[in-house]
Amino acid sequence: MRASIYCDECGTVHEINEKIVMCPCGKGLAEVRFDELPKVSWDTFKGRHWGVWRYRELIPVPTDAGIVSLGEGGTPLIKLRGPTRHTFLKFEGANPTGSFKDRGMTVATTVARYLGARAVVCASTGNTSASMSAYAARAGLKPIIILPEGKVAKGKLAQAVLHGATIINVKGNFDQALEAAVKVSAEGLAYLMNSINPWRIEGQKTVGFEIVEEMGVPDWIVLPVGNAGNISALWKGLKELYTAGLIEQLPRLAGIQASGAAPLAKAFKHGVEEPEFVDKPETVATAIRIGRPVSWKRAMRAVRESGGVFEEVSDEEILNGQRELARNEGIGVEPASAAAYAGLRKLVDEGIIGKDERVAVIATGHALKDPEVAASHPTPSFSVRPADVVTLVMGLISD
Ligand code: AN7
Repeated sequence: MRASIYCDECGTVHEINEKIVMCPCGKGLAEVRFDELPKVSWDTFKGRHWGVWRYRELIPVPTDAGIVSLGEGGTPLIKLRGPTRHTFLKFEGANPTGSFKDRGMTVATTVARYLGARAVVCASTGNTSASMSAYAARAGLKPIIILPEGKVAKGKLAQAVLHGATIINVKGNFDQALEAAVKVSAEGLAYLMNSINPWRIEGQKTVGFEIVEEMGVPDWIVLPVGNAGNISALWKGLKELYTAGLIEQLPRLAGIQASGAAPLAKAFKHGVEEPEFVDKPETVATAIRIGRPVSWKRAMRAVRESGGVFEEVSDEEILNGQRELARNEGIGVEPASAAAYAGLRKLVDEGIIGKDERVAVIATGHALKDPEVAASHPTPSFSVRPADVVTLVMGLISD
C-alpha cells in the first residue's frame, strides 16, 4: 500500500480502503499519508488536462475506485492591478458548483462510492452542502445536509434544493450542526463529507499544485479561513511537493478571518497557542461564520511553519473588498473570498507583505453564491417609463 490513514493524535494507522473518517480514539483528525512519496516530476503531469486529477499520482485513492468528477479544478489565475506589483487571484468560483469545495468533493465522493456508502452527510455554512449534493447526485448517493437555520446564502441553498438534498435546518450555528453531523456518521447512518474527512483534504491540496505550476512559488498565498480545512490542505500539498523535490522553497501563508469569527487571528495576535473559541460567531461572510475551527491545530502549525500570519478583517472591509474586486477587476466573489482580498490589502498597508512580493490570493467562491449581498452594493439605478429612457440617459451622460 502506497499510503495509509493516520490519526494525528494517537498515531493509529488504518488502511486506505477502511471506512475511517475519524479515528476511533475520538481525539485526533485522520490524515492520508504516503508511506513513500511517488516518484513524480512536473513532466509527469504535462500534457494532461488541468484540474484535480492532473495530479492523480499524488491523490492515493484506492486504484480500483472509479472516479466521480465534474471537471473540477483548473481554475483561472488572474493577474490583478494590485495591491502588490505581482498579485494573482486564483478564481475558485469557476469550479463546477462555484466554490473550491468541488476539489475535495470529487475525491471524497470517489472514496464514498468505493466504500459502498449509500448516504452522505455534512454540516455546512452553504458551499459544502451545495458541492456535496451535486457530487452525490452524480454518484447515486443520498445527500443529507445539516444547516444553521437562516444563515445560509440563497445561491448555496438553491443548489442544494436543485440537486435534491434532504435539508435539515437546526436552530444553532455551524459548529453545532457539525457536532450533529459527526453523530449521524458515528451511528453509521451516513458517510461524513466535512473536511474532517481526510479525502476532502487530498483533493483540496491541488489548488496549491496549480498555483505553483502556473506562476512558480509565490512569496505569499493568502486565503480565507473558516473551519481551517483548506489552509491545512494547501500546506499539506505544498510540503509534499517540497519533499518530492518539485519545488525548492515554500510560500508564506496568510490566513484571513472575519472579525466576528476570528479565534485563530486573535490567538495569533496575542501570541497564544490555544485559541479562545467564539460561541456566537457573526459576520456578513456567512461561509466563514465559524467559531470553533475543527482543523485549528493544523492551521496554526501551517501558518507558523511557513513564517506566515493570521489577520482579521471587519465586515466593512470585506464589503469594500468585494466591491473593489468587482469594479476594478471585473471579478465577482462571495464575501468570504472578498475577506482574503481585503486581508491582503490590509497586510500590504501594514507593511507585512511587501509591494514587490509575488502573491496568490485564493478567491474561494463565486459572487452568485450570495446574491443578496451582491445586490446590496450601491449603484445608479432608475425606474422610468420606456419613453423617458433616452432623456434620462442624455442627462446622465452629460453630467
Ligand atoms: C467560500 O461550506 O465551511 O477554512 O460548510 O465556503 O476550509 O472551512 C465553507 C467554508 C472559505 C473556509 N471560503 O474554508 C461550508 C464551509 C468559502 C467557504 C471557506 C468556506 P475552510
